[in-house]
Amino acid sequence: MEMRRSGWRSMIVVMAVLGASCGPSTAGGAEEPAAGAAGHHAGHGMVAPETSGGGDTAPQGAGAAEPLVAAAELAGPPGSPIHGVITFTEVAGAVVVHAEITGVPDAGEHGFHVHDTGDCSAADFSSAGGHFNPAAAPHAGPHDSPRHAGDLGNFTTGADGTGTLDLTTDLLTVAEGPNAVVGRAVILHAARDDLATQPTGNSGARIACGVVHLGGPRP
Ligand SMILES: [Cu+2]
Repeated sequence: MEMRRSGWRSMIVVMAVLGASCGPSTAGGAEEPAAGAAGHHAGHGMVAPETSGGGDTAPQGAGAAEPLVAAAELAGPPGSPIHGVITFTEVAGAVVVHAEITGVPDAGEHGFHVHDTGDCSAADFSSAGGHFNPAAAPHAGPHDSPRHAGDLGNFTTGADGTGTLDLTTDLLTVAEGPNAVVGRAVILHAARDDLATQPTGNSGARIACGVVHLGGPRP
């Protein structure tokens, strides 16, 4: 044991001497971690543009390979059981709308529109303004032309108060532009949209509202 310890001591002394006398060698050793750190920085540099471009709330999928998506979480006034999720997915030249709503108190058709202003703060949701209508078109059905960009027709609920809706519209975009749906509001009405009465379709009170935000539904 004594021999080995003294042997190690000798080696340590020799290494210390070599290290002290061999400046360039130690500098070279120090360069390795520095290069590693530079590599990490390069890696962050590659990732940073994507994350900052997408923003904090945008999904990683906001990158080029994934579709551009916006969503709204629909809710009634305080105490209302109505809850819904509406997604807007941009495809080539159009937006696919998918809506799932639960807790609607009655079965049947309910006017369903994108309204101009993304503000659901008023108790009667009047803060959402009128139908989103950037082209100053007449109110009509979701497959008519001309029509409001926000004319999504009627949302049909069953006896259990739930329903789904799928439609494709070429009058909305998720991307920025005059027809952008982000920052608007989705409104569900108490009554059926007759698809004719100007400018509202005579669909009655607003019973649920949701602001459209960029990115998928929030948990
Ligand atoms: Cu409406």
